[in-house]
Amino acid sequence: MAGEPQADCLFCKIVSGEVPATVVRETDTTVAFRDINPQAPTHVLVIPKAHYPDAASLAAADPRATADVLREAGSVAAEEKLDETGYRVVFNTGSGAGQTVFHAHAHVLGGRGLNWPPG
Ligand code: DGP
Repeated sequence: MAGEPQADCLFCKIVSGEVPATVVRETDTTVAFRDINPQAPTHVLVIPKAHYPDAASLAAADPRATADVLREAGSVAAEEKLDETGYRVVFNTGSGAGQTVFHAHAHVLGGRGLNWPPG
């Protein structure tokens, strides 16, 4: 069923605690944890606890959880003191755009200059 945990999903296993992660924030609907391969001094992933393969399917099915993910991204940025220098929130969508884990997630990146357009 849509949103249910998937046995073969890495991020569902982080939600359940089966796979450890450095969690920085947690709410009823979201978990935020440090990326294992950081691309910036701050690189945190914010995920919905419910399983959807990407941000678009999350938004279509659960607008509230989508808003929760975005609010939590802002809270991470504030806690990491990124809101003065600026930061980026990225949803890679599809393998051609670099998505490797097919459980919706926002990357929160900051702590260094960020080029535009991204690569
Ligand atoms: P993406 O490429 O947009 O699907 O981002 C997936 C991110 O997940 C990537 O930046 C690396 C991160 N990642 C992959 N495996 C793990 C893990 O086991 N733990 C943590 N904390 N992050 C992971």
